[in-house]
Amino acid sequence: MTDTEHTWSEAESARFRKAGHWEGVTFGARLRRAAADRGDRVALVDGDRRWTYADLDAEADRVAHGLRALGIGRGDRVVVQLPNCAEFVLVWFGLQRLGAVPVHAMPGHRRREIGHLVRVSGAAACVVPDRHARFDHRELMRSVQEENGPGRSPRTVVVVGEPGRHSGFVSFKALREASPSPHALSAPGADDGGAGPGDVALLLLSGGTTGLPKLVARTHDDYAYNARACSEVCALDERTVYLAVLPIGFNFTFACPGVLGTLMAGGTVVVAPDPSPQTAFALIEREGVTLTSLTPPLVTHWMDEAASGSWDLSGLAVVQVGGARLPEEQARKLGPALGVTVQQVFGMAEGLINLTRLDDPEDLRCTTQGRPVSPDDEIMVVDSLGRPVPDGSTGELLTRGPYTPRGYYRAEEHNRTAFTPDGFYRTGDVVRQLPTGHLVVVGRIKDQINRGGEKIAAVEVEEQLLAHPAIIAAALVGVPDERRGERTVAFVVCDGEAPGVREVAAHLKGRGLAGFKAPDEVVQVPGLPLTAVGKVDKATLAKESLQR
Ligand code: OOB
Repeated sequence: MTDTEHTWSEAESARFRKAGHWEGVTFGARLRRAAADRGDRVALVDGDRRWTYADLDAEADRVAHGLRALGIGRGDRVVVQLPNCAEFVLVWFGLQRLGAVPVHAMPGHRRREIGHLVRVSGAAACVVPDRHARFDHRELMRSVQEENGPGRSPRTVVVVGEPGRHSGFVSFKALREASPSPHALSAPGADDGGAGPGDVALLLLSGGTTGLPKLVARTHDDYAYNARACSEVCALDERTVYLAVLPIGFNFTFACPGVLGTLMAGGTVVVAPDPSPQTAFALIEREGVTLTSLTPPLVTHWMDEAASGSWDLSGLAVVQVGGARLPEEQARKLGPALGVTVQQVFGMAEGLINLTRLDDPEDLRCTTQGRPVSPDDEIMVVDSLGRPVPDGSTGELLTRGPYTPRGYYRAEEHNRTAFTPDGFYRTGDVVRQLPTGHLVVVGRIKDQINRGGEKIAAVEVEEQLLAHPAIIAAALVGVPDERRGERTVAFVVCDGEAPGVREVAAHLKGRGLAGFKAPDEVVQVPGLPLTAVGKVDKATLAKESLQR
C-alpha cells in the first residue's frame, strides 16, 4: 500500500489544479521563496527570540542537515511532540526541507497514544521536550522504545533541552549546531528533499471514535490550500500578527489559518507558552497581535481578565473560536468584551473547515458555525439511511473536497465505513444547513465526547476501564457541562465496590492514557441499560446522570 493511496483521483486532482486551489509547491520550497521575497521581515517570535523569514529558512537548513546526519530523509515519518515553542516550527520546516513527514502529537499524549503513533506511522524518530508540565518526556520515549522491543522504533530521539543520560538521545541544540553553515544542503532537491506537491507533507491525529486513534495524511497541495483558503477568508496579509495559544500542532492552530496561513501571507507568528489570558494579553500588547484562536472553555477566562481593564487589546481585531460548539450567549458577549470580531470555526483533522465570514450579520456570526472555506467543498446532509434530508432539516454531515482526503492513513477496514463509496467523509456530526450555506452543529452521532475541544473516543477509554480488576462492564458518556460543554461520566458495573475517580484516573494513567481522558465522574450501576438491538443505551445513561 502506498501512503498516497487515499488521495484524489487524477481527474479530480486536475480539476483542483485548474481551479488554482492546488499550486504545486511544497512547503520546503514555499519557505525558500518567502525568504527570497521578504527575508528581513519577522516571521516568528518566542519570548525574546525572533526569526526573520531569512533566519527561519537558514534554520530549516540547519535542522535538516542535522536530521539528515541522523539518517532521516525523504518520506520518513517523525513524531513531533513539543509544547508551544518556536522549536516546533523550526523542526517542522527542517523536516519539510528533507521531504520528511512530521506527525503532529499533542503535549498531553502519553505512552499509549505516542506508542500508537510511532507504530502506525513507522516513525524513524521522535522530537520531544526534556520535561514539560512536570512530566519527563525522555522517560516516555524510553518506555515506548522498550514496548516496541530492542532496536525498534523510534530509533532516534531528539530532545529539546537536556537529553539526559539516555544513550542514543540527541540534543536539538547539538543537532543544529553540527551544521557547517546555513544553506548547507546542496541541490538537487535542496528546498524539499525532492518531495512532490502531491506527496504526504504531514500526518494529523483524528479526534477518533475507535479504540486506537486514526491518522490523516495531508499532502503539500491540499494542506497549503487549507491554510490559504482560511487565510483569504480572514483577509490575512503581511500586517497580520497571529498568536498561537492552543497547542501549536492542533490543526486549528497550525493551518486554519493559524501558523501556516500567517506565514504564507507574510505575517508574524507569536507563540504563547500557555493559554492563560495573562500570558496572552501581555503578548497581545507587546507584539501587536491582530488574530488568535481559542476553544470555548477559554472564552470565559479571557472575558473575565479583559474586564479587569488593565490591558490594551486595541490591536486585536479577530478572535476565532472553534473545536467545540460555542454557546450563543458567549458568542454575543465575547466581541464587545474584547473589542473584536468573533469568528466561529467548525473544522476537523479530516479536512473540511467552516468559518463565519467577518462581514456576516451578527446573528449568523453568533448562531452558526460558519460555512465551507472552499467553493469546491461539497456538503451533504443525510438521514440514517444516507438519503439527503429536505433543505434546512437536520442530518449527518458528509463532505468531500479539495483538502478532505478520501481515507484515513493505513486504516483500510475503518475506511470502508468512515467514507461513502463515492468518497464522502462521514463526519458523525449532526447539522442543519441554512439557505446562506452556514452550518449549525446540533449534535453528534459518533461515539466521541467533546470535552471543550478535547476529543475522547468512548471505546478507547472503555477498553482500558475493563482492564481494571474490579470493573466488569463500562460505558463512557458525555453529559452537559457549563464550562466545557461536556464532561465525561464513566458508568461501571463492578464486582464489589467501584473504584473512585482518583483510582480510575491512576489506573488509566498506569495504562499510559493521556490525562484528559480520565473520567470526570465514576458512577456504579448494577447493569448497563441496552437498546432494542442490544447496544449499550448511552442516551438513557446520559439522561440518568442529569437527574442525579
Ligand atoms: C477540530 O478538529 P478535530 O479533528 O479535533 O475535531 C473535529 C470535530 C468535528 O467533527 C466536530 O465534532 C467537532 O470536532 N467540532 C465542533 C466545532 N469544531 C469542531 N463542534 C461544534 N462546533 C464547532 N465549532 O476540532 C478543529 C480543526 C480545525 C479547526 C477547528 C477545529
